[in-house]
Amino acid sequence: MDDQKQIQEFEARIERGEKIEPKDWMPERYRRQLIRMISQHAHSEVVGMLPEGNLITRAPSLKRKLVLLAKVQDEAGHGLYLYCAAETLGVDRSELIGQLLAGKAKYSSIFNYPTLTWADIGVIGWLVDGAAIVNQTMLAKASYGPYSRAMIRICKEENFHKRQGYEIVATMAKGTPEQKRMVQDAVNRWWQPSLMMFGPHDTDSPNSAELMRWQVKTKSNDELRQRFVNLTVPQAQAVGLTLPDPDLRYNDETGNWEFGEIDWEEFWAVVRGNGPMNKERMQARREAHQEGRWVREAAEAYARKRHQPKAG
Ligand code: BYC
Repeated sequence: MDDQKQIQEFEARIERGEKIEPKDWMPERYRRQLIRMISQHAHSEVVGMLPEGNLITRAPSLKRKLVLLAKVQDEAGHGLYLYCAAETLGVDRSELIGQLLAGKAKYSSIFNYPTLTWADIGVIGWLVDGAAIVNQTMLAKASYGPYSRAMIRICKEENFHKRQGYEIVATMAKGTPEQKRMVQDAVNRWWQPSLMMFGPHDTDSPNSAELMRWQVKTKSNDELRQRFVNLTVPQAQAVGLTLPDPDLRYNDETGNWEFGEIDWEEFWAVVRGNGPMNKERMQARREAHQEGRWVREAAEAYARKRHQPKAG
C-alpha cells in the first residue's frame, strides 16, 4: 500500500472513532506529535510535584499533610503512566528525561510560579487541577489508545485533587480576615497563569489544526479556556472570592463569561525559560535525578538478575 492510501485508511479509522494502538500503522508525523505532547505532559506532572512539595513540611495539620503527600505522589504516578504511554511509540523514557534535564523539553508554564503560602496549595488544587481536568477530559477521548486510557485514570485522580483544593479554599475564605486575605492573594497570583495553561490563542497555535484533524485534541485551546472560565466563575462566587479581571462579564447571548486579554508576553517568556521559577525547577529536578541514581541502578541490577537464565 502506498503512503497516501495508508493515510486515507488511517484517517478513516479515526473518523469511525476507532482507537489507534501501538502496533497499528500511523503516519510518522502522528507519532512525532504524540511523543511531543505526551512527553511534555509527563514532564509537567513530574515538575508539577515541586511547587506543592515545597509546602509539605509546612502543612497546617497532620491531616492536611497526609492529603498533600498523597496528591504529590499521585502526580509522580501520572508521570509514570505518561512516560509508559510515550514508550509505546518507540521512544525510551531515559531519552525523554535527558531532554528535560538538558533544558530542551517543554513542560507546562504553570509550574514556573512560586508557592508562597498554604493558600497556594488550595488554589493550585482548585484552579490548576481544575484547568487540567477540563483539558484532560477532552484528551481522554484522544484517538491514540494508550494516551486516552492513561487520561481516564488520571482524570479520576485529578477530580480528587480539585476537590481537596477547593475545600481548602472554601475553608480559608470563611476563616479569619488574614486567611481570607491570603486566599484572595493566591487567587490573584494564580488566575492568569491558569488561563495560560491552555496554550496560545487558536490563531497562534501551530499544532492545533493537525492535532484536531487526527482527533488527538477534539477541542481547541480557546474553547477549553472558555469552558474553564465558565465553570470557575460560579465557584469563585460561591465562596466569596474575586477573580482578578475587571473585564469579566457574563454575556447573555452566548452564555459565556467574557474575560480580559491574557499577558502573552509573560506566557512566552515563561515558556522560553525566563519565568520566576524556571531555573529553580530545573535545578531541583537535576538534583533529584542525581540523588535517585542509586535507586535506578539497584532496580536495573535486580531486573537483570531476575531475567538471567538459572545455572545448571
Ligand atoms: N506551557 O500549538 P500549541 C497537571 C507550547 S500537569 C508550556 O497550541 P498544542 C498537574 C506548545 O508545547 C498538566 N508550553 O500546542 C501536575 C507548543 O510548543 P512546541 C499538563 C506550552 O500541543 C501537577 C507551542 O507552545 N497538561 O495537571 O497544540 C500538579 C504552541 O502551542 C503551553 C498537559 O500537558 C503551556 N501552557 O497545545 C498539578 C496537557 N501551551 O511543542 C497539576 C497535554 C502551549 O511546538 N498537552 N505550549 O515547541 C496539551 O493539551 C497541549 O499540548 C497544550 C498545547 C494545550 C498544552
